[in-house]
Amino acid sequence: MATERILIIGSNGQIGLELAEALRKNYGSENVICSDVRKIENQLEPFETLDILDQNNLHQIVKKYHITQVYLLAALLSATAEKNPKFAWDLNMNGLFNVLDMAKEGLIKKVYWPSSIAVFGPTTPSVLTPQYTVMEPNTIYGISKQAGERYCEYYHQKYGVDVRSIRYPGLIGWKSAPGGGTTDYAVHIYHEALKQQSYECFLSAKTTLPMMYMEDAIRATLSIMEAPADQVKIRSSYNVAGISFNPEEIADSIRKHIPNFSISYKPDFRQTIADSWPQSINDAEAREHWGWKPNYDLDKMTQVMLENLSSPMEGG
Ligand code: NAD
Ligand code: AKB
Repeated sequence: MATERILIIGSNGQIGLELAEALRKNYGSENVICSDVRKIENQLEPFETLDILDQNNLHQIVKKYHITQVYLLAALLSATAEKNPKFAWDLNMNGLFNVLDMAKEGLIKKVYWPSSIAVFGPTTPSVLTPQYTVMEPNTIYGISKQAGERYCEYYHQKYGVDVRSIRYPGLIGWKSAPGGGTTDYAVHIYHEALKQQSYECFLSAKTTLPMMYMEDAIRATLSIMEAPADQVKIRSSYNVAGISFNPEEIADSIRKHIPNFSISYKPDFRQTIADSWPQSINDAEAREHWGWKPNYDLDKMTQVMLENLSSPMEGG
């Protein structure tokens, strides 16, 4: 089998840090090139500083390392995007075009680009939202993800680009910090529970959203990328489900370990975003086509989050 040479764009974010670790295990550290607009402490190497909007630099890096696969993670997430909608559109769309166009020219063999449950909107059926349904997103983030999905499918059908995608729910992990989304509360709550046994939530008590433990998300990502091409029948993006819960329920789960934990609610602009998204996802197609199945439920995730965040190495 020819060696894969992988470029992660946006490698220093919440997903990138964990994905890089997993890809390095599977493909060898020297074959996984990390890149981001910002360098971090203990930066994984090889690393290249790259602004995804700089097409020339992207070309140079792809050539320099003989890249075969690109994981494009650089984007503005839902909450940050609402504060700067023009830039969010520019980054989320033109970043994707720069990568898809290189694949179209045959310079990259395979592309991974994540979509989100944000592609759904207030008119979408919100319980067990199916793969194919009404999609009228009303956030700039969701609009860019939906347009991105359409472009992925178009590049696949029209130019044969091997692009694969998952509509991630809100992702929760202990190894990295979330980067400006509406679901970020479900990571912050564990940190605050350990630090001060209380948390003020920016969503209301009953706001149920689809979520997923990061280990499941990384496994889903590697599964779809490693699946034979004919099993990846959907080239826009796949629904994948993990866990659905609301702030009250995650607080109850935390109380099984920290009985005096208290939560209060002060909804802000992110409440409107959350209210436009589904409560739960039907992922029948991902299960059938490439064998997707989540491993973590809420209590299992809470246990792992609290154990790891309270270890002296992590420091909560
Ligand atoms: P993040 O914000 O944590 O990380 C994004 C990374 O991209 C950051 O390290 C940032 O420095 C980098 N970046 C920003 N602008 C860049 C540019 N111009 N060029 C290169 N790098 C740049 O985001 P994340 O949570 O890791 O999300 C990654 C992808 O997954 C995004 O497309 C996001 O929409 C999608 N997604 C994430 C979640 C989630 O819950 N984390 C859910 C659904 C979809
Ligand atoms: C966000 O809240 O913006 C992300 C997402 C669900 O896409 N976590």
